[in-house]
Amino acid sequence: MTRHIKVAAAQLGPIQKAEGRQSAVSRMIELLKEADAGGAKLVVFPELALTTFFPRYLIEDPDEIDSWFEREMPSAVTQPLFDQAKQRGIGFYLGYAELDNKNGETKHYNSSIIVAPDGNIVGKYRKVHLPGHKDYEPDYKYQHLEKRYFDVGNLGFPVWRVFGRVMGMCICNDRRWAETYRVMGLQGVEMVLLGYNTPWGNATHDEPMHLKMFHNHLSMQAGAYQNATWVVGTAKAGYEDGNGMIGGSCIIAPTGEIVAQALTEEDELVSYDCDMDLGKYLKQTTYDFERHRRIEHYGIIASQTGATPPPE
Ligand code: CDT
Repeated sequence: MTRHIKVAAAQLGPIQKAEGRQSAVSRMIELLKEADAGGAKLVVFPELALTTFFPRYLIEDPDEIDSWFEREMPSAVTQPLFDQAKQRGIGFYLGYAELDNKNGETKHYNSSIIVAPDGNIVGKYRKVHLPGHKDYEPDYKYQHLEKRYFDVGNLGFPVWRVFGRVMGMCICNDRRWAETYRVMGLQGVEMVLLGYNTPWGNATHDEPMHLKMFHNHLSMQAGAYQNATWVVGTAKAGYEDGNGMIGGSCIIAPTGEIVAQALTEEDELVSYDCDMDLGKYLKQTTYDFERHRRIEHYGIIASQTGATPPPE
C-alpha cells in the first residue's frame, strides 16, 4: 500500500449568525469537489463548521441553546455532504456541536468525527480543553462562553486506523496543550486532524495580531515535531457579524515545518501529498519514546492541574 495520502485543509470563511446550516453544507460540498479534482483523499473541515461561532453570544433560553446543536449525525441537512464524499471516495473530518441524549441524560459536546471514504463514521472526539468562561462577563471585551454551553469531552484522545494510517483528532484550544499530542503520540499517531475558531481579540488583555497567528502555528508545529506526526489544522476565519477570527489553516509535516498554508480568510482549500513515512526517522531517533522517555519523572503531569511554585 502506498504510504502517501493527499490531504486538504478546507478552510471556511465566516458563517453569519443568520446563515443556515444548508448554506454551510453547500460551501463544504464545493470545497470537497475541489479537493476531489485535485486528488485529495481526506478533507479536514473546521470546528463547529455548520454554524456561526455561537459561544460568543450569551444565550439563556435552553431551547435556543439546543437549536445550535445537532441531535444526530448525519442529519437531514448534512446527509448531502456524506453522500458527496462517499460518491467520490473521500474521507473527512467535521466539527459540530453535539447534543447527546443517552439514558435520559442530556449532554452538550463540542465534537468532531472522522468519516471514512465509505461514508461511515469511524471515530468521534469530544473537546477536552474548553476555553473561556461560564458566566457572562460584562467587563470583558469579548465573550467566549464555551464552558457555559459544552460539557468536557468524555472520550479522551483515541486514535483510529483510517486508510491504514493512525489518525487522531482534537479541537481548537486542545492544540495549545502538549498533553493533547503526547497522548496520541503514545498511541503511534501519524496524523492529527483539527479544526479551530480563534478570535482575533482577547477578553482582558490586548495582544498584537501577529502573535495570535504565531501562537496558532507554534503550538501545532511543536505538537507535530515532538510527536513526529503530520498535523492538519483548519480554521473558520474572517468576520462573523463583525467578530474577526484568524485564518492560517495549514498542513504541518512531522519535522514541524508548514508545507501548505491558506492565504485568505475566505473559503479556501490547501492540500499536500503527505508521505506518511516521513516521521519514521524521528520516531526511531530523537523521539523514540521507548528508549528516551523517563516516566518516573513525569508523575506530576497527571496528578495535579495548577502550578505550585516553591515557597518564597
Ligand atoms: N474555539 C476555541 O477553542 N478558541 C480558543 C480561543 C480561546 S480565547 C478564550 C483557541 O484556543 O483558539
